[in-house]
Amino acid sequence: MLDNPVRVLNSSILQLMKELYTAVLEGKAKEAKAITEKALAEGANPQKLVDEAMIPAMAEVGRRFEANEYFVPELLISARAMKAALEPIRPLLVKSGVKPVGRVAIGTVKGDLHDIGKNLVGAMLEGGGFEVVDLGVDVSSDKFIAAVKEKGVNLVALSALLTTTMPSMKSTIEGMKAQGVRENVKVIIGGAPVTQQYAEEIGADGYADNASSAVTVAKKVLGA
Ligand code: B1M
Repeated sequence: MLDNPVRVLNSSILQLMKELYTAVLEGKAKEAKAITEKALAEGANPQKLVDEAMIPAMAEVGRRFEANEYFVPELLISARAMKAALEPIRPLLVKSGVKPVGRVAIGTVKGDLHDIGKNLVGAMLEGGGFEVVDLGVDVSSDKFIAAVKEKGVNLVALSALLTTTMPSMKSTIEGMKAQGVRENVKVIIGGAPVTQQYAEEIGADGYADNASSAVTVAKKVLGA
């Protein structure tokens, strides 16, 4: 008897997800991208590829780094592999042609160079109907403030991956108050070391622990 085609499809996608996990973990960029394209062509859910293969691979990279099994070069090549794998996924997360829900300036805060999570949040916000102004990494509070003054954004999204750069979130919000623009915008924050408690402490309007919930929180704080 022939195998159930649905089960065959699922097991093939499952196998590709395992291969994608390994390719990101081992920093094989070309392979990671090719596997992602193949999985998508076979009907894999793009969000599942991110949440259940790529992010766990990066978490394992972080664990190995902490255990002194991986060093900065390995972090870099895994990050490059994840970025390559995200290339075919990004357009699928981003909707076009809809009236923007809001205009958001997103960036990784001063002193911090991690951008994979920030890019995912940006893509999900775009997918959620926001117009996104990406300020990049190592963004000073002055640059965020300039975006509020000059680019007409009504939401600022701050990302930090290092405990040492979290205080840049606080100084950005304080800078906004000092320059009289805090009332013009809502501020949401996130990133691995950031918590709801920290968001309350520094007077942010919202906190999200992942890219999907960032969209929900962004809409909530804007009352959209
Ligand atoms: Co770095 N690094 N790193 N690193 N790095 C971490 C963050 C670390 C946890 C590794 C570890 O020790 N286990 C550790 C931080 C410890 C701490 O402070 N708590 C660390 C360190 C120490 C460092 C250096 C200091 C290492 C060194 O040089 N000795 C150095 C600092 C450089 C700097 O920024 N100034 C450094 C450098 C790097 C690389 C440049 C080599 C590379 C980044 C490349 C790049 O981004 N282009 C890198 C990487 C890859 C990592 C790990 C392994 C992976 C990060 C990642 O991309 N994760 C990371 C370990 C880990 O996270 N387990 C680590 C995948 C990504 C999808 O998740 O970014 O968490 P994440 O984003 C999530 C959520 O956090 C959330 O949504 C995203 C999707 O769900 N989110 C938001 C993020 N931003 C949000 C904003 C929101 C809402 C949600 O609203 C606005």
